Amino acid sequence: MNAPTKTEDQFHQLIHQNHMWGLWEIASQMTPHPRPEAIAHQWKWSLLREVVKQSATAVPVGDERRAMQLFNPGLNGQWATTNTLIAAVQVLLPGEIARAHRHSPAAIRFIIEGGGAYTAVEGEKVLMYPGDFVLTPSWQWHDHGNETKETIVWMDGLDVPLTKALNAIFFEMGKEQRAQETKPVNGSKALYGHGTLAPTWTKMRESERPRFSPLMLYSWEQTAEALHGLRSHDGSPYEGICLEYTNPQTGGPVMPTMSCRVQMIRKGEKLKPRRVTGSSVFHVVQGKGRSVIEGKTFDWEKGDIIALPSWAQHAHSNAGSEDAILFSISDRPVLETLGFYREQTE
Ligand code: GTQ
Ligand code: FE2
Repeated sequence: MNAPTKTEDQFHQLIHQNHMWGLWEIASQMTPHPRPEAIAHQWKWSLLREVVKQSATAVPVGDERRAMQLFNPGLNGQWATTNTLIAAVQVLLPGEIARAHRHSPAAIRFIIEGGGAYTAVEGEKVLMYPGDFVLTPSWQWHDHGNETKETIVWMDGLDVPLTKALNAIFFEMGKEQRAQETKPVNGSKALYGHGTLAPTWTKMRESERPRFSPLMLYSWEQTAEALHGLRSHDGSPYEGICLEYTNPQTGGPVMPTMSCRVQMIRKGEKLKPRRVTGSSVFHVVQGKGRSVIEGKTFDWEKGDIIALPSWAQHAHSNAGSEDAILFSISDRPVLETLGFYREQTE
């Protein structure tokens, strides 16, 4: 290009000073494909375990939870594990209570270790054991309590960065430490946890139904049985035996902003590479394996947490002698709803 003329320079000054930019100056932001600032990153359990251990004495559960938020190294200190999702590791010691509150971001829990503590969701105590998957949908009151003798550790997943980007964060602290118990313990599982058998007397018109699953607890027992029952199937060449946790009333994702999945990558299985729009966070439930993400190798084992940005090419494999199981959350329902979902294979 020729050197800018004086009038051209003056023109740029004029528009910049008045909060305008020429499209010709910023057009490189219209990239041929997504170029996330978030990077693929792994938090190893060997590290998380040490952090969990030290957190018990280093910090109390005050008005805020003892939850270590996993910040993506590419996102400059933002409260975000990917552009849309935050993952955290939360620790609750025997006798502790994490005060009731509610917020517009939706949350999920996946229990890592310790059992019998509860999350009370909108008046229903949900008992948590390893491998259980628990919902705290948008704007539902929730407190956590540990009346057992063992420490409980779980992974949190929330759509906080997405909610922030939409300027839709609301938060309210409970007046009481614990919300009123108004429903039977594990009541949503009794009502909605039987797959194809649904109660007729609680059935709502579609227009009155909440946007989230009525089932708050997806037990590990059922998850493991489903995975193992399908072990001899071909499964997906990209995901192996991969199951989505669904809303029993719709068959859709558990919440409008997050899809949650569990997948078995069988011993000796080598899955094919793929990219998809939307970001995810993976947690290793069982076994060992390897993910190659944009050419970088991540060897993982039980307890690890891995951030996968949008459009990053990824391939999972398991060269070990034990089946591996991954739990994951993603923002896929948002991309699908808005018409932005795409995938690309070799
Ligand atoms: O347990 O309610 O990791 O509100 C972040 C925000 C956990 C929770 C987090 C939360 C919670
Ligand atoms: Fe919360």
